Amino acid sequence: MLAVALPILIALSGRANAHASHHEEFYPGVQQPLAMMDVVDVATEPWTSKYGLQYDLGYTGPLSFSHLPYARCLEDGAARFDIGLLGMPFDTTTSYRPGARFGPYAIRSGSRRQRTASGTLAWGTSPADLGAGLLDCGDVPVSAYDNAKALDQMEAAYSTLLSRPVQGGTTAAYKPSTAAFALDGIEHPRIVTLGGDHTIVLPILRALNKVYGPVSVIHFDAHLDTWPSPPGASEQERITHGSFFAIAAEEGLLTNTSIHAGIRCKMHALDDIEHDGSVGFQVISTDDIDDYGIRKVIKKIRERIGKNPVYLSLDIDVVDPGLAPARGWTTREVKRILRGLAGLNFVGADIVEKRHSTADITGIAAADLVYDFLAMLQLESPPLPHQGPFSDSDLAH
Ligand SMILES: [Mn+2]
Repeated sequence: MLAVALPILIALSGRANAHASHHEEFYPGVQQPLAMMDVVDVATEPWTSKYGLQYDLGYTGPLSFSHLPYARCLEDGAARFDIGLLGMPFDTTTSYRPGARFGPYAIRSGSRRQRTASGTLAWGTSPADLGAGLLDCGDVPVSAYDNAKALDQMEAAYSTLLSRPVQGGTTAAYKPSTAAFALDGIEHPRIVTLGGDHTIVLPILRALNKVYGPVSVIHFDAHLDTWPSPPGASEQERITHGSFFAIAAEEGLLTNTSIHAGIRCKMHALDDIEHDGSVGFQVISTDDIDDYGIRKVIKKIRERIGKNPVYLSLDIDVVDPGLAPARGWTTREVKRILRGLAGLNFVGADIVEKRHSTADITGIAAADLVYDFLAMLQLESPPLPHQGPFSDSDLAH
């Protein structure tokens, strides 16, 4: 059974060519869709006249993050966005359990039930209401066989999107801030990257460095990821998901004002922390949230970063895997800290190290955190707590 050729309006010749090559690749021998003369007036047809748009339900439609529009931005010069989502399906510098190459797919799948136009009581708004043009830019087709090439591909892709003109919908707070920090003095889009193992941050920091110079990092993770390379490691072996921040510091990509949040790993030796400090990080441990509380955790991160341009990187293992046995932060705690960081001068963000999980729980949690990124990247300051039946005096401890 051959599908009826769909009438598709092809407005730009560049897009038409890209479309033609995809069509030949994926539908060999099937006749191309025809052009304008075949477009019918759907307004009079039974479906549209009665029910309107053919919208996607939570469990239907092609897979993009939260049903956002999807474009292969790397090849589509007409794509416009202020905040683009970009998948980096790379996991070949992983020391233990691989599989994070399926992260972008799993996070998009986990996002189907949520929409960026839907608000929450916690944010008091929705990412779509805040004005930035949001677009799912697809995935970087990363080599799974050559790590040096893969790192270069990720840097080239990130640089490409970072240099695209913005759509122009960002708020007054962010228009001047990303422009003020950019070496060329113009506003650049911000990219939310869906990993991928944590090494993807090295090519991202290399690309950011060309636009902004060195940046601070807020790093949510169970692990330091600043470990020095073992003796005898080859140049390529030195770059892993546990060492990439040390390499980034060697390359001058970091300011000396970064901070970890949620560290709970076992150290090779306790002087790992000294080395970590030399890479430019302070440490907030998992237990600090119990000893000092969420508000102090937020305050310390904000004090450390100040007005620096800052990149946020979140390893999903900062969240307790099912609350046992590893005693990490709950998703709710991470979400509260993210809300408290709104208004910092973010130049980009990622979520990494999402692997296979039972019943998709990690993908759903990661998608929920990405929704928070999209609001956090746009607001000038943290939202006030939901008040409901409570009064200000109820907030005092
Ligand atoms: Mn990590």
